[in-house]
Formats: sequence, structure tokens, C-alpha cells
Amino acid sequence: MLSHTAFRFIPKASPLIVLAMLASVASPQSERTDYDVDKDGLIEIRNIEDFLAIPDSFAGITLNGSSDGCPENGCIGYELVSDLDFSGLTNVRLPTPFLHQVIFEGNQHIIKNLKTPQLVNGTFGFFESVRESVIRNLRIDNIDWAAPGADYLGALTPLLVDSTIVNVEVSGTLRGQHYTGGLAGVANNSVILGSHFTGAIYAQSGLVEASLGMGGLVGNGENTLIYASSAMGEFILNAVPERNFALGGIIGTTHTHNAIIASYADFTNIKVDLVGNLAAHSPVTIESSYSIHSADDSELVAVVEFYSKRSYQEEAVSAVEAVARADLVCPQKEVDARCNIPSLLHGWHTHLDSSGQHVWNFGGSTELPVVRRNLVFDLADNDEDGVVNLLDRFPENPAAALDFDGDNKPDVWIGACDADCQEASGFVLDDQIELPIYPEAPNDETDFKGGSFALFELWFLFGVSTLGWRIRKHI
Ligand SMILES: [Ca+2]
Ligand SMILES: [Ca+2]
Ligand SMILES: [Ca+2]
Ligand SMILES: [Ca+2]
Repeated sequence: MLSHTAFRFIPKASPLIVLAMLASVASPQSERTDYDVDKDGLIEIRNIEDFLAIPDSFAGITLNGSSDGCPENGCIGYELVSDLDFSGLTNVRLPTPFLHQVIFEGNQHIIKNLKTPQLVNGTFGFFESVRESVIRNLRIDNIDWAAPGADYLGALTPLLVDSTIVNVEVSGTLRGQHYTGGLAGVANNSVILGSHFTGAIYAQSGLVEASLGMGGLVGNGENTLIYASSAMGEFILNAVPERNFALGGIIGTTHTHNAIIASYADFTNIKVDLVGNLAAHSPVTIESSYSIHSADDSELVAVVEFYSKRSYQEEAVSAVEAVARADLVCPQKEVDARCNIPSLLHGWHTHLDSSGQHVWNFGGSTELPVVRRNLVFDLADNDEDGVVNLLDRFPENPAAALDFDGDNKPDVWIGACDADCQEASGFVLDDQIELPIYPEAPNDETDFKGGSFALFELWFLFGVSTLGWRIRKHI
């Protein structure tokens, strides 16, 4: 098991080392008198210098020691207002601040071309630790990070705790030692929505056998929920291990329960079982997802209608099909009579975003199903248990969120819900998860939304900016 020491903050080894090159091009920050020009409560990050100046947030949300221009009660986070291109900059040492109760809004901007020299830090990511925070609408392109000694490595952060990641896309190469994930090294009590990794993760075979997790999105997952997300790419190994306990296309190792819903891994891997390229092992519940782990078309694809194995459960509840790649390519709708297995994607239409748009796009007759990239997620969380209303089957009760089989008995407790909380909830934990019963897919799947989406999005964004944000109960 992962010990609690994993989440202890590691003191920073060195003071902030700002790029030497930047010193000559930076404009004097003292001229800046308004840090929130558009008055949305988010301090504008205009360039790399601003980005590198984001401080640890425990003492408040400021930049260069100032929050001038923020609302009376202070700012609630930061927002990118331009792309940040690190290409040509060498020997970059990021300050990697702690984000605590912060919104980091990417505004669809791109942070790109950051290459690191060999790092010796114990942990590495854009943010040293992300707690009770939201990172959203961000692209990170073409990173190339070598941290062969890092215990925890993730593009966003090595440690994601009690946080939500929304609409984040990362591409690049990661070389870590232990817990490594395309988004986060370790994710604890967190939710990942509409987020994707494309690239390569290096793993040494000796470490694979030592069960140190590496995953396309998350190296090690604890009470984490992943929805409408994907990982594409490959694990690169220097030798073939005896067994693979540790490499998963979405999540590597799992401690306590994790859930993967309406997601896919097309991530080259070795010696996995059918479900094992989504997560390396249980406890995990997987619904309406698929995995491909072979670089060629010769091997079978795992199509997971439903799979659930909790830590105390001896037998998995499982509805998993091993099919040829062509069988997964074929369907253009959920029930497609033209295909070898007409009902292969049974139940997949039930997964929606906050606008009612379907998560899955089944594509044409020569394309694999993919998760749509323009999904919208309302972060409202009435019971403040960390699981957004959209995915919370008990949206007014903070003790539980998941009930896959719909029997109104929670399948797992929320990670933060202790014995007293469980007792007070009035719930009895489900002792036998059954296969979910899905409604029939609509006959005419032109009902699927997609084309006329822009109007809703405008309305939605307006609604959000009017009502403000919620990050758990702390903000
Ligand atoms: Ca702003
Ligand atoms: Ca909730
Ligand atoms: Ca709940
Ligand atoms: Ca149940």
C-alpha cells in the first residue's frame, strides 16, 4: 500500500530559478496595477514570466506579492490569457507551486515545448501539489521530461488530491522512476473529466515487477473517478518483465476503489489481461470503455460493458468482450445490425455531458469510437463530496456517489466518508453489485446531439460567469 508519507509535502530543494533568458525580455512587473483586468476573479497569466511567478497558494492568491484589481474577497485563481511556448529555452527549472483551493483556467491556451534536463527532484509536474483545486480548459503540448529519479511524476502534478481536472489535454514524453501518469503521478479523491494524454511513458521492466504504478492518465489511483477521458500512445520498456502488475493504459496501480467510465486506452502495453490495459489491477469499476494494448492489429481488443471488483470482493462482476479490432471499428451506432456483434456497445449511449451531449462518438465504419472533445461539464456539486452532480447518483448525500447497478445501495463510500459519516448517511453498502440494466438505445440515433451545440455552450458559459464558481466547500 501507498503510505501516508506519500502526501507529505516535500520541502523545495532550491529557491526559484528563473530562466536567465527571461530576465532580459521581461517587462517590469511593477508597472502592473491591475491583476484581474476582466474582473472574473482570476489573475491573468500573460507570459512565461507570470507563470513562473505563481506562488504557493496557502497564503492567498497573488502574483508578485500583489492582488491589486481582484474582487474585495480576493481572487480565486489564475487564468492563461496567451499560449506559453518554452521552445528554445533550456535548463528550465520550474518553481512548481502548490495549488491549494485554486482554479487554474487555461482558456483553451497551450503550454508547449517544455523540455527538462535530467531532474533529480523527488516529485515533478507543472504544479508541485494540487489540492482542493480545479484545473480546466488547458492544453499542454510536446513536453519532454526526464526525471529518472522521480518518485512521483505527472504533467499537471505529481500529487492530485481532492481536486477536479476538466478538459485538459497533454501530449509528450515522460520518463519517471515510480508513480508516473500523463496527468498526475498519484490521484487521490479526485475526479478527471474530458481529459486526454497522447504520448510515451518510459518504464523499466524491473520496476514493473516491483508494482510501482504508471498509467496513461494516473500512475496510482485512490478513490478517483475518471470519465470521458482517454490515453493514446505507448509504454516503452527496456526489457519484457515476467509479469505486469503496474502499467495501465488509464490508471497504473489502484489503491482503494477507482472508477473508469466511458473512456478508452489505445496504449501499447505488455502482458496485460483484458481489463488490465485500463487499470493494471483491481479494485476498480469500469463501464462502457475499451482498451487496445497491441501496436498491431493482431491481438484482441477489450470492450468493457461493465467490470467491477472491489477490494473485499473475491469474484469480479464482469461483462467484457474480447473482439477483433475490426469488430470495434464497425459500429456506427450503439446497436448496428451490419456488424458481427450488433450490440457490442450496449449501454454506451447513457453517458452524457452536462449539456446532454453524448460522450461517445461512434464514428464512421472505418473508425474506432472516440470520446467527443467538445464536452461541457458543469462543476456544480450540491453535497460537496467532490463528485459533480452529473456523476453523483446521490447528489444530496456526501457519503456516496456511485451506484452502477441502480439498486440505491451505494457501491462504494466516498473516500473522505469515515465510519461516523457512513453511519449518519442512512445507507447500507451494496454487498452484491449486479450488472447494470441499460435502457434501449434510441432507434434513430440522429437524436444524438453534436451539430447544434454552440448555442448551448454560449448559454452555459454565460451562466457560469454569472453565478461564479464552486470549488468544494472551501471557496
Ligand atoms: Ca481575470
Ligand atoms: Ca456530489
Ligand atoms: Ca453524493
Ligand atoms: Ca448498488
